[in-house]
Amino acid sequence: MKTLIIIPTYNEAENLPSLIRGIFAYVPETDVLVVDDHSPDGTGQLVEEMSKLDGRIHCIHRPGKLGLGTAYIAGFKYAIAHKYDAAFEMDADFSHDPQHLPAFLSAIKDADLVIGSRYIPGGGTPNWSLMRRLISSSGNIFARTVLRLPVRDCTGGFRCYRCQVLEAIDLDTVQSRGYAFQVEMTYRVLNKGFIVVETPITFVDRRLGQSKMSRSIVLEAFTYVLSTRLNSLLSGRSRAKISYVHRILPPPPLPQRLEDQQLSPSMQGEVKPGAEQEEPSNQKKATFAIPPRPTRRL
Ligand SMILES: Nc1nc2c(ncn2[C@@H]2O[C@H](COP(=O)(O)OP(=O)(O)OP(=O)(O)O)[C@@H](O)[C@H]2O)c(=O)[nH]1
Ligand SMILES: [Mg+2]
Repeated sequence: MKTLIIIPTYNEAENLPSLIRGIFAYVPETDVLVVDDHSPDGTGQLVEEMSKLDGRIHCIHRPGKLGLGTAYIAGFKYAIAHKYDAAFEMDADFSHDPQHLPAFLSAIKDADLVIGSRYIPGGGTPNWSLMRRLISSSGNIFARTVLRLPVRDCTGGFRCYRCQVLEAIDLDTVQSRGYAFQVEMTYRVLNKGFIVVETPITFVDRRLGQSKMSRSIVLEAFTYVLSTRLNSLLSGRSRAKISYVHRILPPPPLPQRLEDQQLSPSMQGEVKPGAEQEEPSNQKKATFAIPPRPTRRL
């Protein structure tokens, strides 16, 4: 299966090299597409340099911060245009652990969308504060109840879609940008009758860099859920007519955890984020070593 991992980035130069190294250590047969929004910390230039050293790394550069949802839409269109079979959504900040990737690849063989779920047995958010847990889980319960969705984690952004699913959805009409984007995509995929499965993931706080979360993103999700439900009531669409195809997978065996120093340094490079720009004082030199591509794809 030809697979693309889409990573939207805004100021992730500190995280990206080690994340990509981690991805290729666990799933060397995949490609990576970074969708960068002209990050002031030079993430875009960093990816350019990395792509010159490894043909599996690709990049889309956008002129300014245009939001997570549109970054994914751009990535999905790239995946369709380049004839990938499956496309991942993945954050750059290590909240989405590359160790889970093999389980997604195995699950997508019998599914149309695999969602990494924090709210099924084996999943979790171990280092979150009580307050953050409350906000996230109540947001999920709200979306699930109002939209009558079977999915336990409909705001989760660690996912793998079959590209046929993405082709079946009119991507140009997807409106949401933040957490609502994940809810909207889940709703659309289920309503088209595709098979959605959840696999447990452990979601940890970002390692480095700053959050781009804002109050408006939460408000957008709230408004999307209410307006979608209202529209479905007004259009007379009843739950009885919909039979969603959804499964929850048991915790899979995880591959052995590889620490940074265990990743094989078959390919070395040293890149300075934002080399051609005036560098902010907190910029660090990023080094990376990327495991090799296997001789043949899955
Ligand atoms: N291209 C692009 N990427 C973005 C944008 N906003 C956020 N991102 C990226 O989307 C991913 C998720 O953003 P985060 O800031 O981690 O959001 P979050 O996970 O809800 O918040 P934290 O818990 O604080 O990490 C990261 O890889 C960001 O760099 C954007 O406007 N454009
Ligand atoms: Mg994050």
